[in-house]
Amino acid sequence: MALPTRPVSLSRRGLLRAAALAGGATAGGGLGLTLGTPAAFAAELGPPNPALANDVRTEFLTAWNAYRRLAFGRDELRPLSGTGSEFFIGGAPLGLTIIESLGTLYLMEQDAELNAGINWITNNLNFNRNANIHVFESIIRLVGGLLSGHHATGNPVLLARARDLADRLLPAFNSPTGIPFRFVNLRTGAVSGNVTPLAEVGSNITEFGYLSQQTGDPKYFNASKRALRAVWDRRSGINLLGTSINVQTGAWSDTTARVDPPVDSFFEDLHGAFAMSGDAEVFGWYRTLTNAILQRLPETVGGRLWFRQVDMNTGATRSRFQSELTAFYAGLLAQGGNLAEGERYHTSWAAVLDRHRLPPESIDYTTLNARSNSYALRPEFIDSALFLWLTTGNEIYRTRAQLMWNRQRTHCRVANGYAVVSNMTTTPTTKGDLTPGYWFAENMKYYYLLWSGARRLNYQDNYLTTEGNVLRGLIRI
Ligand code: DMJ
Repeated sequence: MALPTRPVSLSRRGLLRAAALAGGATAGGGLGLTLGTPAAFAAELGPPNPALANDVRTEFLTAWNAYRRLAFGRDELRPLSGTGSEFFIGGAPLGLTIIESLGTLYLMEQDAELNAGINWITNNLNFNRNANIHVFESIIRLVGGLLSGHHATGNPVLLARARDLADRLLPAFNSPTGIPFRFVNLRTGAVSGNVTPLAEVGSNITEFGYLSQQTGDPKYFNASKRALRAVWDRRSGINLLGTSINVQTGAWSDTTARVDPPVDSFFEDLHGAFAMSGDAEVFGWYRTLTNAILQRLPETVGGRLWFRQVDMNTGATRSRFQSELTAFYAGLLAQGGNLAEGERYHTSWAAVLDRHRLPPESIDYTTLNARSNSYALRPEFIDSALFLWLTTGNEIYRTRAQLMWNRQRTHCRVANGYAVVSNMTTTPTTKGDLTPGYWFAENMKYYYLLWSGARRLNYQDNYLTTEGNVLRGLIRI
């Protein structure tokens, strides 16, 4: 397979070219904004809101300063107990929150804090551990965060650390099928976990593509693409994929087709391979699989669009729920050329906010009732709002984001920043003792980009990974 060359120049995460490849038009929607100069594009997007942007930055810094004071170098902040904890390896901090914050600190122009983070990475980050690590989580969070920091600053240490980790993870891809094992020992390369969900199979090609571009070594991108091809080759007769697959035999172990986790970001990266590296073959796979999803999974309830869980071979319904994480799909549909469906799906999630204080972790979409009353500070509704706004320029998406921002401030704020909510129905909400790393990487970056008009981002041509790490479009000023 070829080494991906310089990323092709794309607008709005590949939307325009994707739509062209899809047949020249979005399904019933048109493309929204026109393609012009960056200034014209910004004007079409509407003016920044400096007061809201300042508010977001202040709140981000409250949490960041708490992390600096109470848990610097630990993976994640525990804001209620005022301590920290590890996400990956017990007893071995990997500075996850530092790494997840690099891109956000850069966009917010917090250069002293950014440098403090890079100094910690330079002096303390050590992946030579005799411990099993989760391959998927370490690629999207650690490799991706380090690469975003490298894209922002050009600091070679960040690229070297990302490469060191990626090299330790690569043995996971040495399975008979090319589909990665779920865990690998960072020191010995021993692998484990031979049934892998699709999100964990595919959510690596954008990070590994960037790594191949920067190092000149195609092995990272090639490993990712081989895994994607292995899954593509095992699609059903109606072009659907299952949920999880045996990496040794290639047999599906769960034949449920879904957009919900643990599949979700598989489709995001399928599109991302094209948006980052211009890989038209992978984009063809994305289109065929997406067309099948849009044919077989949608269900309209009360005028709202949802996505069922179905049998991958027959299309028969298996269940009718939706995870909050699936809200990302509204933005992906828009970027991939299905704007009308993306807009409809986001409106469905807006209705969830009419019913609940916060988006529940899971809902029964036939009633909008919560299946869980928790809210893990998840970013997916805002992620979609950002990319639908970038695609259409429609203010409705900033209005929805502002509603969510107000809810988050009201129901998740604690003295040391923000906390997950274990029960949103009590007054006040019942908090859990965690600020997830992705809150720093995703929520706060998306809010900030919506209102700041950040001068360090090319709003017209950029790429953000599933974890919100920016791998194209940062401007060095
Ligand atoms: C993030 O870690 C990533 O967006 C991942 O793909 C799934 N969602 C979580 C946050 O909810």
